[in-house]
Amino acid sequence: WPPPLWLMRQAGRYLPEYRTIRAEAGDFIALCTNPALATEVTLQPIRRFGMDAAILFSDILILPWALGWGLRFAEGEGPVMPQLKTAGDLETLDRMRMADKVEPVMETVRRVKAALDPNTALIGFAGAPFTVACYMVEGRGSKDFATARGMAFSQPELFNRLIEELTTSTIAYLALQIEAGADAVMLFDSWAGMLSAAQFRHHSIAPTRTIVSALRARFPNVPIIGFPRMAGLLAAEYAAATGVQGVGLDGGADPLLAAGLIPQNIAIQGNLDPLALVAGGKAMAQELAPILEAFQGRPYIFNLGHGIVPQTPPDHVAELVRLVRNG
Ligand code: 1CP
Repeated sequence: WPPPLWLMRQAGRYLPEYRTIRAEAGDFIALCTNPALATEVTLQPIRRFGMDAAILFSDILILPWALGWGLRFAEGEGPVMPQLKTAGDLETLDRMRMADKVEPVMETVRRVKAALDPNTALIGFAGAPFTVACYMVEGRGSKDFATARGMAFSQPELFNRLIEELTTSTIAYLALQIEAGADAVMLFDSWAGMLSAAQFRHHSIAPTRTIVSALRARFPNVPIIGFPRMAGLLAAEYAAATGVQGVGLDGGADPLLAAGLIPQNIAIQGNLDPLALVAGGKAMAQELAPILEAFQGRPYIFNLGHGIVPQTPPDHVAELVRLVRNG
């Protein structure tokens, strides 16, 4: 104690130095696949705030993009891609070319690793299969991903095959990141919380367990953090059943309850509401105290419950780092 600290989306639009590089790169995918610029934005928050870990600057949708699934980031409306509708669409995914297409991302991993102080960890990541499938079936972001969740019920064979395909590709993609120098990896299952308990076990826990066991066999010392966002009570089952070394909690999880339910040997990561960080001051300090108290005395990594939002004042991030470290 104090716990190690990093923040989801710690690189991003709330930083003026990020906006400068983003404008220089033009397109978001161009930024993710430009090792010099992606290395720079990965390091920006570390220089400014000294977090204990850097997270690779990339996106969960870079994997489907590397599998040949069309993707563009439309100005002001987020990711847009074709909608996966048939078994024929699945057949177009090109696993053989994936490694070549993500080579610039691996070069970023190598450069960041070489630039970081040895005491600062580098976290690689991927989207969990269900969350990536949500975007591929829906074709864009959504409030409820009704098309994707609907397909899981109405065309289970097709949806299962998509999840299997993404599970295999995610293992390969994360293995490349680890070989390039990632010290730990994180699986973002941002939309898993929308699933029923049975579907959550099938589409979130089971593929995550497959990914974790494959990576553990090859890289026994690389910790894996799973983030089943908004999983509620199922976060504890996810933590125990997937084999992850750490579990991320969203802002809605009660710290005390979670500390009681999640096995003591699994690290908890979280879970300050990013809007408390926007507010800063007393509101932030009040929200922070019970989180730190609940997780003291167990493996714990401080983080937010979800990503930093663009309107966050950078001064509040500095204040948060100070509060977590010095009380
Ligand atoms: O114009 C821009 O600057 C693009 C904004 C942006 C950024 C900064 C996007 C588009 N992605 C990212 C980076 C990013 N995405 C990181 C980098 C490392 C860091 O945390 O600092 C990471 C880990 C992600 C992961 C990600 N992308 C998730 C999982 C986490 C979460 O937020 O739940 C998801 C769901 C995405 C999809 C995505 N990419 C970008 C946007 C705007 C979205 C959300 C789309 C939507 O559903 O509306």
